[in-house]
Amino acid sequence: MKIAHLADPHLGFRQYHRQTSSGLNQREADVANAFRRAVDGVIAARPDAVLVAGDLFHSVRPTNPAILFAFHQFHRLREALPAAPIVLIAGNHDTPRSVETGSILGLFDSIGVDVVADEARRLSYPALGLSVLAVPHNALVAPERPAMEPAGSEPHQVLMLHGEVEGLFPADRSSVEYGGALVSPEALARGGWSYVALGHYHVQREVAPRVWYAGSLEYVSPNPWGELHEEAQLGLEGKGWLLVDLPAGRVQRQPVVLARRVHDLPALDGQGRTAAELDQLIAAAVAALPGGHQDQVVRQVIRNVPRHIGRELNHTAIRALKAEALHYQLDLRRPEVHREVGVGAPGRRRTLPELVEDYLTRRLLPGDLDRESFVRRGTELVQAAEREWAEG
Ligand SMILES: [Mn+2]
Repeated sequence: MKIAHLADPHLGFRQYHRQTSSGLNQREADVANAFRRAVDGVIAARPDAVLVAGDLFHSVRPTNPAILFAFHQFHRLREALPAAPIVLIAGNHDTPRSVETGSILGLFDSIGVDVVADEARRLSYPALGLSVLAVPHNALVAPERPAMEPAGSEPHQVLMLHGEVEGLFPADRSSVEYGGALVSPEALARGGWSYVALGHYHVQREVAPRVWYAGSLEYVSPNPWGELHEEAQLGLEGKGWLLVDLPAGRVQRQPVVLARRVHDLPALDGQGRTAAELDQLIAAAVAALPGGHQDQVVRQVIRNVPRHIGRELNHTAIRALKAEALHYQLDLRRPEVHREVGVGAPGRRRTLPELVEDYLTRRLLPGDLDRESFVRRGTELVQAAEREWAEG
C-alpha cells in the first residue's frame, strides 16, 4: 500500500523577465516542467493513491495555458493509474476569497479527481482499506474547525491538509510564506494517523514520524534564498515529492530534476576594499560556480559597501552577468550605521524612520527588487505617515 504525496506545484508562477521561444515566462515553463517530471515519476512508481496537498495553482485565476497544462497532466495520471484515487485539496494560493469567484479546481472533478476545495471531507476507498480526511485551506480558516481524528474501519487512516505547523519555522520566517492557516503539532498527533500529508511549506521536511511536508516542486516563493538556506541546513539538495509505504511508515524522497539551479553565492565583505578589488571578487565567485552561471539563477550578497564604491563598480561587467544568467542579483548592502555615535545623546532611542530604514536595508528581498530604491520608498512612506500624523 503506497501513496504518492505531492504539494505546492504553483502552476502559473512567474518570475524574472526572460521568455521562452513560444513567449511563456521562462520560470513559468520551468515550474510546469517540474510538475510534468513529478507526474512521470508518480506514474513510474505506480502508487495505490495520489495526494496533492494544495496550491496546485499559484493564483485563484490561473491563465488558460496553466489550466490546460494542469488538465493535461491530471488526465495523464488518471489514464496511467486508472484504479488509484487522486485527491486534490485547495491551498491558500488557489482558494478564492469570496464564494462567488468559484474554484477552478472543480474542473478536475470531471476527470475523476477527488477535489476538496471548500469544506473538509472524509473520503473512503474500501477496496484499498484507505480513508483520507482532506482538509483544504478554507476549512482551516473557517470559524469552526473540523474535528481532525481518524474515523471508520479502514486500516489506513490518512490526514491531508494545507497549513503552517506552529513553532516549526525560524523566527525570521525567511523561508515560509505568510497566509497559511496555523495548525498546532498536537492537533496533528491526535488519534495516531497512518500518515499526515502536509502542504504549504516549500521545503521538504519531516515534522514528526509519519508527518511530512512534501515541499514544492520548484523554487516558487518570492524568496528562494531563504529556502536554499533552510535546505542546506537540513542537508537537502533540490526539490521533489514523497513515496510513502503506509504499513511500514517508510517515506522515500523522490527528487525531481529541475531545469536550472538556484545559487546563493557565499557573501563577500566589502570592508576596506576598492571597487576594482570587488570587481575581481565578483568575477572570481561566478567563475568558481560548478556548471557556470549561464542561464542559472544566482545571487551575490556583498556587505559593507559604501554608496560611492557601489557606483564605481564595473557595471558593464555586471550587466553582462545579468544578461548571461537567467537572473543575476548583485545585492549590495551598505555598512550598518551606528547612529548613537555623534548624534544626540548616547543610547537615544532611534526614530521610527531610522528603524524602518535599518530593517529594510537588511531584510531579504525578492529577486527583481532594487534594494536602494526599495529602502528609499519605504523610508519615504513612513516619513509621510509620520508627517500626516503630526499634522493631525
Ligand atoms: Mn504554497
